[in-house]
This record gives sequence, structure tokens and C-alpha cells, in this order.
Amino acid sequence: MIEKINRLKEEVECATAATPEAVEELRIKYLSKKGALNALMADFRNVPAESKREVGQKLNELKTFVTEKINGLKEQLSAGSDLEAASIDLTRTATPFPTGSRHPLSIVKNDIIDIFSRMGFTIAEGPEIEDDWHVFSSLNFPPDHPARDMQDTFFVTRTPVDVLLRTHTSSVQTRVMEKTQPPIRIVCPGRVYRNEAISARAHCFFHQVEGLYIDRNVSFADLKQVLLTFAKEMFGPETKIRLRPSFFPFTEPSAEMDISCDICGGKGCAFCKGTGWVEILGCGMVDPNVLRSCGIDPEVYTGYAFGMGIERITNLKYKVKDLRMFSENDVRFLEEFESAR
Ligand code: 2NL
Repeated sequence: MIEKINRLKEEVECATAATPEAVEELRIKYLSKKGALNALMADFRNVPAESKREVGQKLNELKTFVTEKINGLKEQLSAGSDLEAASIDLTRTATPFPTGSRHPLSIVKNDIIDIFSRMGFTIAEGPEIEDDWHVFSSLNFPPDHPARDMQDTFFVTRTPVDVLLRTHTSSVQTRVMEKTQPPIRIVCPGRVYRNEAISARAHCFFHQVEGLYIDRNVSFADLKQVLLTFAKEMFGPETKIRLRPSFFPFTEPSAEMDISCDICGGKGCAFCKGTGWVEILGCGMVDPNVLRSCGIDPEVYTGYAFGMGIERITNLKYKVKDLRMFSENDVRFLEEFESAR
């Protein structure tokens, strides 16, 4: 019996197969019901009791050996066919494929963030779907302020509480103020929503970067210096700034900032409507009511904030005439801007 087992093992050891059919033949010959291995198993009954242990073990080993051998042959063959399928010319030049380009709003957003990062600001982000408190109430909007109107704001639900699409990224800043004590120095980029009819000059969503700096002894002069640095970095070292008094519910005093028109250099042209100046952002000292609402003591801390539309800055830099271009995804427009790689 042992001899038979050894012979069969040798036989299988030498077996080869060039095709899947040949492997299958081997499998049938050795492993099927009527195969050589089962024949040996049947003989096992006649093995004397004292040899059963040794012979049984050998038989089991043989079965494992044959199974592995046949599986091995199968694998060899399929690897071979993969190789054949992969016999492509690796020296051929690759087919070029378009890599796409960075969206102009992303380019400008990143430029703005880079400039403020170099001045020590970090980035904060928050949800686009917001509640009334973080978008309006905490920011000193009176209950009857027109911005809270259905005409201006997209509401998701009005009961039991107002849930809405944020109309500015200030809600990110109120969330940060609620969670952290000063010093706070952040910029908040993001998409905001307004209930407006879409035209060349207005859209129902646009993008903003707002900034906030709160610490002891922060003054309007600090704000002015940071914004002058931003304007020169963004639009060139010759750029001048001008601040005009304005009003926002969340800042007091408030101002709007113009930069010298970079088309006519300040002499006056159609772009700046003859004034030599173009408006780029709003800013001011954070209203004490806002600080108090967010758990920051206005007797100890002061701060400034500013906000700008990324579309507006992009229009100034790249002279895009129609706001709708930014959301149409027309590749002929998008390809005008720097490559993404
Ligand atoms: C604009 C004007 C502005 C702010 C945004 C702000 C945020 C907090 C507190 C106080 Cl949490 N102010 N943000 C301040 C002044 C102006 O944006 O025209 N944006 C496009």
C-alpha cells in the first residue's frame, strides 16, 4: 500500500499540462470519484489495523499534495494567459488626457487665504445650513431686519425654529467665538446663499471670505494696516486704499473699503465710473453686543472684522463680466485660467 502511495506521488510530481483541458484531465484522473486517489482510499479498508495509522497519514498527505499540484498547474496557466494579454508595447508614448484647470474662484480664494495666513490668520469653516441664532440674532440683527425676510433668505424650515441657508460666513465666526476665548484670528471662506433672481450681476449663491481678529487692545488702525497689506499683496504694491463710513448691524463703527482702480491707475475710467476707486470689501470694529452674545467680555476685548465677495475680487483681477460664468462650467471659460497641476 505504502509503495502504491509513493508511486502515485512520483507520477503526479512529474505531471505537466499545457492547456486548461489537460489540467482538468489530470484532476479527473487523480481526484474525481473514480480517480486514482479514491481507488487507494477504497483499498484502505483492507489495510491491517496496526498499519492503519501510518497508511492513513500517508494517504492524507498524498491527497493534499495532489490537490496542491493541480491547483498550481491551473494558476501557472492563467498567469501565462494574463502575461499574453499584457504583452503591450510599453515604449509607446501615452495618449495625452486633459488634466483640467483650477476654477478661478478657487484660485482667488487660495490667494486671499495665503495672504492672510502670512499675517497669522488660520482658516475656520462651518455648516452652510444654519440656524437663526448664528446667522442673525447673535450678530445684532434686530427681529424685524429685512435680511431675515423670505425675499432675501432661503429658509429650510420655519417651525419649530428657523433653519436657513447662511447668507454670510459670519455664522462660522460666531461659532468660533462661542467655543474659544481670545485671542482669535481667523479667516472663513465659504459659499453663501441669497434669495435673488439670477442675472449677470446677482446670483442666488456666491462665495465669501470673512476675517475676524479679537484680542486686548485691537484698534481700527490695526484693521486699516492689515487691509492695506492685503490690497497691496492682492492687487500690486502701488495699490492705494480708501475707507468710507458705512453701516452693518454687527460692526460699529463700520466702513467700506475702495482700492485705487488698477485699470486707469486712479485717473478715472468706465470701469470705476470715472471715480478712480472701486469698492472691494466691508469692515468694522465688532459690535460689543456681538461679543457679549458669543460669551466674550467687551470690557476686556475688542476686535475687528471684514468681509469680501470672492466673485467681486475675481472680477477685478480677471475682468469677468457676467457672474453666471462662474457656475456654468463651460470648459472654454475654465481653461482660460491656470492649470490645476
Ligand atoms: C461685506 C461686508 C462684513 C463682517 C463682514 C463680521 C463678523 C462677525 C462680527 C462682525 Cl462674527 N463682523 N463680519 C464685518 C463687516 C463687514 O462684510 O460686504 N461682505 C461681502
